[in-house]
Amino acid sequence: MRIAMVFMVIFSLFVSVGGLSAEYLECPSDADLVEGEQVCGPGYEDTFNCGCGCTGQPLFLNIPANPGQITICGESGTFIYDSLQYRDTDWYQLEVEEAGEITVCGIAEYPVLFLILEDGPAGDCSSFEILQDTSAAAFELVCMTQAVEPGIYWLWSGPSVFEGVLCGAQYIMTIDGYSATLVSADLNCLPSSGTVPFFTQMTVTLINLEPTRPVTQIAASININLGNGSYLSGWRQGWKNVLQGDTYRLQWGQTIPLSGAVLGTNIFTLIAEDVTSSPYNQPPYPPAGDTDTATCTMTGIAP
Ligand SMILES: [Ca+2]
Ligand SMILES: [Ca+2]
Repeated sequence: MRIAMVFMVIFSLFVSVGGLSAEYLECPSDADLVEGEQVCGPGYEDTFNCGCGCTGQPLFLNIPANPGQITICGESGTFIYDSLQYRDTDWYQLEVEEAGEITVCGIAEYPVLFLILEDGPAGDCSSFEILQDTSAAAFELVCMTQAVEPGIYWLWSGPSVFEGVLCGAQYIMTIDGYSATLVSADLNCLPSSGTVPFFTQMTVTLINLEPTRPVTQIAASININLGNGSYLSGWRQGWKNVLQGDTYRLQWGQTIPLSGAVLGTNIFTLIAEDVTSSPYNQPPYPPAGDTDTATCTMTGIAP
């Protein structure tokens, strides 16, 4: 989070024109998402990311999960509609797959309000809950950390005031902790017990769940906690390029030897790690580093 704050400070720049100074925000060139809503103005009707404030069907901008930090740049402002003062509100949707903590930081060129909302059981705008809200003065960085469970969450961004914010004013948000399952691992041993020596079939399964990369490189290694209490690290190791949405399966026959070391409970632990290299670990793709583990337990019985 400290890194996010340092970057935020850099985004805020001063410009001096004709002796007058003004501070403004600059969207970082490697931002993950640039909002893309049209600049508001008199009579503006938001049919872009008005969320639960839409007059018709709710509209959200979906944020793809990412194990690293996600940076979003957007614009807002206040305007007159039907002789009343309105503000441009922006709603983003997060589809959380893993329980954890999400940290949202934000800064704007105007007095701003950020909300974290949770979708209700109805799955629409009829039952959402505001989990956190924080407002800030112009150019003040604020952060919120929220525990999340798998489900739908919304981030809301807009001016905290209804007038005086020039349309096209910038804000920047970062999200940390919104990670997705990119690789999935499974390990099977059949049969899972026998009188030594015996023969078992082991199956390693690696699945590439990352939805945008053409290929994900997955490294796998198996460690063993042997029945006699000793530990064997990196018993088997390797890596594989797995295409988008594909499953890689490796199966082999394994002899469990006539040895005192394997009597009792042996636990085989498979560790799979996304080790995808450039360019598929660079934006717009997520960084590498996601891991998954799986175990199989095998019991050796003395003859
Ligand atoms: Ca907007
Ligand atoms: Ca909007």
